[in-house]
Amino acid sequence: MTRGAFIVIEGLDRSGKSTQAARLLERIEAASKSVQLLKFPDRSTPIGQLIDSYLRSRSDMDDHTIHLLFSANRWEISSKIKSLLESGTTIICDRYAFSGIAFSASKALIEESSPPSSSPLTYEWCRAPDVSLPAPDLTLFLDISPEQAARQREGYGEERYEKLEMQARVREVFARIGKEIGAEGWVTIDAGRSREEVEKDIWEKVSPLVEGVNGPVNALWNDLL
Ligand code: Z5A
Ligand code: MG
Repeated sequence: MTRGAFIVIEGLDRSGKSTQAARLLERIEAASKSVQLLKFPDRSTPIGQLIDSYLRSRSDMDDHTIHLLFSANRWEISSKIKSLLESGTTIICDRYAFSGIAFSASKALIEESSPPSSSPLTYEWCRAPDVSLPAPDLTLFLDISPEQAARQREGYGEERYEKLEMQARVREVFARIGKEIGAEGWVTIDAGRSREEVEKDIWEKVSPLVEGVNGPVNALWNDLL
């Protein structure tokens, strides 16, 4: 039995994730396949509204608390993800659990405002709440240097984490995650090129999955349980 493919687009801020997610959606729809675009954080839910207020610096929160809210925001949509995939719908997801780890694990080392904590957000601590979420079949990591993103992309620097030092650290944590996931499930795309060049590379990787995937929806990092 085939099911829909779970495709995640990750990357640094302003690397073009939402642009490419929208183009991919159009392509899959044009092929007359059932497809749905999701985005995390999903700012439309009550949890998402707390996250939105935090990201716009309208409220402050303990680092652990906001990390767990980002994860809860995925869990509240996880059964919908699973049932869509099982019903044969392809899912394109703009950011997922990998952003959760990359941003939280980085900020503990960067934020000057936080006093040294007796319970720092380690990589393992950050990963734990997302263990067992539906696992992507493919993650496309849009890679761009933070300097290029800041120079060339509109809107950079408007939200809390969009600072060069933070973004450089985030990029390192993403590299670690990619290495651990392995080449089969994690593909790095050079996002510093034109929209069309990036789109072409993405389609090359995604098109074989659009016909469907065999086997059950996997659980993320279940080997850690
Ligand atoms: N976060 C977290 O901490 N923990 C979590 O668990 C999750 C997220 C899920 C908000 O995310 C923050 O939440 C984020 C991580 C943290 N950190 N920050 N800040 P968000 O996804 O809501 O952020 P966003 O507002 O959508 O921005 P973005 O995702 O960083 O942007 P993007 O989607 O990668 O880029 P874009 O909107 O497609 O493009 C940006 C601009 O560049 C736009 O003007 C485009 O027209 C232009 N663009 C796009 N592609 C190109 C190319 N190829 N060439 C030239 N110009 C281009
Ligand atoms: Mg975006």
